[in-house]
Amino acid sequence: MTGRRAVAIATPFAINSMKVGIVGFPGAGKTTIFNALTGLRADTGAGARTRDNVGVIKVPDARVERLAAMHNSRKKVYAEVVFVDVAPSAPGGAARNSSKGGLPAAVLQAMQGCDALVLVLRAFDNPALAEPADPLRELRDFQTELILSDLAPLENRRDRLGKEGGEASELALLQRCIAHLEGGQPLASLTLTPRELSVLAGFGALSNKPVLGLLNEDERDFTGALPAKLAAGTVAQEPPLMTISGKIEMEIAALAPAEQPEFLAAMGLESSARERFVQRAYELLMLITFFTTRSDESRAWPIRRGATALKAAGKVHSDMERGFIRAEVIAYEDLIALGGEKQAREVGKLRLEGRDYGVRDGDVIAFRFNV
Ligand SMILES: Nc1nc2c(ncn2[C@@H]2O[C@H](COP(=O)(O)OP(=O)(O)OP(=O)(O)O)[C@@H](O)[C@H]2O)c(=O)[nH]1
Ligand SMILES: [Mg+2]
Repeated sequence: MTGRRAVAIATPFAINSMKVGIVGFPGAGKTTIFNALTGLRADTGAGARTRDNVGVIKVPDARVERLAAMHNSRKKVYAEVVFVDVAPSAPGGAARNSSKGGLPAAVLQAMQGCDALVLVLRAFDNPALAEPADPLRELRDFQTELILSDLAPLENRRDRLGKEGGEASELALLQRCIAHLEGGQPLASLTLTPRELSVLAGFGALSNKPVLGLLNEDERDFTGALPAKLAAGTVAQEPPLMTISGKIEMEIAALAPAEQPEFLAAMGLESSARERFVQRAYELLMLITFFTTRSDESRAWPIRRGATALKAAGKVHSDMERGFIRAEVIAYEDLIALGGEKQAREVGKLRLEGRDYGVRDGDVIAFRFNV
């Protein structure tokens, strides 16, 4: 089981999980947010913590419940998100202000293993810290950190290629990336071909990872609206932003599930941060969900938007990809409205699709294959 998990982490989207790193400057509320999202109770507050916290959540999806009920599935399997609360640093190693010290190597390395990053920005006054909240500065500093950390390996490679000679196309790519980074722009804002992206992946680039900024606000100020200063687009490449009050959300997550709706209502919140967060993370990673459903299990599969039926088959089983014949597809809404596969087939709502069919969110798929 541990082997399987390790593979999932090293290869994004290999199975049902994605790995999201919770990062940010010391005291921003990373561990508080981690607890809010996972329902775990890791220690918060200042301390020389040097180990990462890791937690897994199942992505809530009512469609899995409905499909399982319809087919009397014995098992329900949800998509998963693995959260890593990246430890700030070895004691004394981290500079409070990024631009002076840089992020420690261990933090950079942990981020390289993530499919996406959640950047926690402190928007509350932390009594343990002298500086007042300045989330905009933190956002800028963090972006600078990623840009600087990407520059070094690319420059080294360029210099070596320049001396030893090498492929002209790689040199051109490096020069383009370096110029972009030197202009203060993250690689995420550069248009690259899949081939170029795979070359860059070899350098462990960080500034092209999808980032979701979480503004961690004081519960007394919490409105859910973004501060004008951040909303105005004053940063080179502004990530999508979401506001959260880490402290309240941590309390909600610690409650029994049955008690949560009442607490949410009392706070004037419609849904918990976890639900909103998972939706945003899905959008950010350009993921959609397709389903497989039978009597043994009903299962949600996250897949990149635009993926083909063949690719989807490969997620479920490599044999299905190798011996792919066709996909039998029903839209979830149709299946529920009509009450079953048989009825859907009768009214022509079950479609036979080939390997190049572009999977849509909510597709319920049975793969026909032959090996
Ligand atoms: N008022 C308020 N306090 C918060 C909020 N989020 C976190 N805190 C407090 O801020 C302090 C730091 O929170 P942590 O979650 O430990 O921050 P961290 O980023 O994990 O800190 P390090 O791991 O030390 O870098 C704790 O005392 C939290 O209780 C919030 O939304 N509102
Ligand atoms: Mg912490």
